[in-house]
Amino acid sequence: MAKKLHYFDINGVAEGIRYILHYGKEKFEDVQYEYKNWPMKDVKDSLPYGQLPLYEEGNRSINQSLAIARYVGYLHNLVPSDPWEQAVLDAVVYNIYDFWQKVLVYIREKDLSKKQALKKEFLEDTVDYFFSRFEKELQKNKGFFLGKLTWADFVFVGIVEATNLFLGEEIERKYPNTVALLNKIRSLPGVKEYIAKRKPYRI
Ligand SMILES: N[C@@H](CCC(=O)N[C@@H](CS)C(=O)NCC(=O)O)C(=O)O
Repeated sequence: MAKKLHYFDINGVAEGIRYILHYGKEKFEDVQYEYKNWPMKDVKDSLPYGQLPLYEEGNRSINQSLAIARYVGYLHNLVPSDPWEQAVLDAVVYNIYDFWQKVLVYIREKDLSKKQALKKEFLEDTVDYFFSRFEKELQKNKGFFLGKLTWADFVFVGIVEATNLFLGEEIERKYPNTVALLNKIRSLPGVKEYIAKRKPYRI
């Protein structure tokens, strides 16, 4: 059954999914649309909610990056069977996406002076608000969000990298457990080889 992941030619909310697929040694087509040429009307009109990512398997497809990440994570033993643990991880990824919403506010701002002010506030307050909390969770869970490798760890690393791309920063610098998790995911079999071949992302 042909598998395809449609997204832009950047990391964004799809890199965590790409990492899971590569970790799982999945054969899939990584369909990438030029971010700078978006919207491509024919593609946008063909999408169920007009947005990317979209994941296809044969003749069925799903949108929503978290639903896709959770599904492909399930295929590769990255989703726990215990309902409480599943809920804990859902909370983790929603917390990560609450952080990402703040990044989106910065990305969408067109006024340059407002954008600068948003960046300052983001780097001085928002990052620490979220990452001091993420650090605590990683610290008490053996360096992961649930004591072992799960799909949420991949989502987290993808969002940190996407944030860095859009802000031109390395937001993880002051957070040792985050740095360690980034290194762990980037060194996983499958992911490591993918990163070595991947072209650098630019916006
Ligand atoms: N909640 C959705 C959000 C999807 C989304 O915002 N996609 C953006 C890129 S990250 C997009 O397609 N933007 C182009 C557009 O809206 O035309 C998800 O997580 O998949």
